[in-house]
Amino acid sequence: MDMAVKVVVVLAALAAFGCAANGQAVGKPAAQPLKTGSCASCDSREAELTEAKPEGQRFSDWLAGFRVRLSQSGARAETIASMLDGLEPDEGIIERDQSQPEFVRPIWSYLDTAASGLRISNGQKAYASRRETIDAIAGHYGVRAEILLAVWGLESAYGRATGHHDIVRSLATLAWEGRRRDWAESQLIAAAQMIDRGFATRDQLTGSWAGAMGQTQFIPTAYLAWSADWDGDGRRNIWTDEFDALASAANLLRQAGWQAGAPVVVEVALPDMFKLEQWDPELSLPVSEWVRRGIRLAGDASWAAEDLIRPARLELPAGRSGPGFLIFANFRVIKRYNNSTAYALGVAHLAERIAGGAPFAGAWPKDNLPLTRSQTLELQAALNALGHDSGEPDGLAGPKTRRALRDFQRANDLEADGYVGLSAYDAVMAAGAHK
Ligand SMILES: [Ca+2]
Repeated sequence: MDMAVKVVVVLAALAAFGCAANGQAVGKPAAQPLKTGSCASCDSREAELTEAKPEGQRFSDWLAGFRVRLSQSGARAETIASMLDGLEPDEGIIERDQSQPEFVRPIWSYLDTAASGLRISNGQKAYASRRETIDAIAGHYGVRAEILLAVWGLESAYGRATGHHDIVRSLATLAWEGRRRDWAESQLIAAAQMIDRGFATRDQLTGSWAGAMGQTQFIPTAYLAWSADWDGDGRRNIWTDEFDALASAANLLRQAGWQAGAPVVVEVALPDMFKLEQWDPELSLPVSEWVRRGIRLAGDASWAAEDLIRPARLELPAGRSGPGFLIFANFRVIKRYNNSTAYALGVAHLAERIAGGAPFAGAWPKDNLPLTRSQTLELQAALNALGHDSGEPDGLAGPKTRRALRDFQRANDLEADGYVGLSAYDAVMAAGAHK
């Protein structure tokens, strides 16, 4: 198979799990300082936190209720005590969970970091020094070795950054906060099972502020479902045994429907005559049909025959003037765990670069920045006023906003790429002003 065709892809799952809580794809957030200055006493601190919680429940009240629920789940008394006795919330986690950054990071900036020169070379070195075992894991699970390396590299910088938060405290704080209570409580119940079943001690339950653990950043339910014991020592040690961690990642991907040998994503070039009027990000066509419509592989590669019959969707993450990608079923496997196009592209691209592949062929439109949150709010209001329903304005450029923007673009003879960037903002604002 042609190298470009196999472009890699990805993986991810792990991360997916690890990142499901915060919607961010990669990396462990650095510790964030607690809010200071406004807290002169414990009482005022509690008042602040209570204000932030719609239901106003005190942590101790949540804890008492959850203690009962954890017991009802079958957790052993000493495990419950080890997890919940003396537990206090972590204010820094609430602050981080509720932060809504004004600026949206451009995907090209994200991808530059995901596949930085250092991360590529560290991945190649990691592979070179462990090739036999990594190839054995990849072969056993049917997942390409470079994909496993890329997940490992993005999740924990190849095991260097696994996070030092007590995940019981993190998850308890998120459960108390309430926005994802069911999710966080289910993770705590799974964490208790990890202890009761002998997989981990209480002290080992460390990881990211959002509850993801170890070198491939598994949340507790993912750990119970997919962790693997590669070396056969009876422990699924995703914290300090890199091969257990890589096998766990591979197992998760395989169980999620990974198609061995199939591409994840390939970069393509759109001819000038290619029109977006009939395009939709959900439109799935065989590669041969995309080819018939004029799409070709970026660079000078050619399609492998077995890939021409595969269904694929056309993704334009930075609009018509940026690189285009055909994405395959494996891309969706990744996004099922972490619904982020940037993350899935990051894993795929890092894997390709570790394997010696080339940088992106297309240029990113670096002057057409994604809109800030407040600009997106304005855009959404203007689209709604123009009769293109973007839903209740929330400052987030989600699928409904992009669809409304495409409607606007079609109605105004513009390239209907739905990219929520500065040029689209200018066009919509100008149309609103003339209305
Ligand atoms: Ca083991």
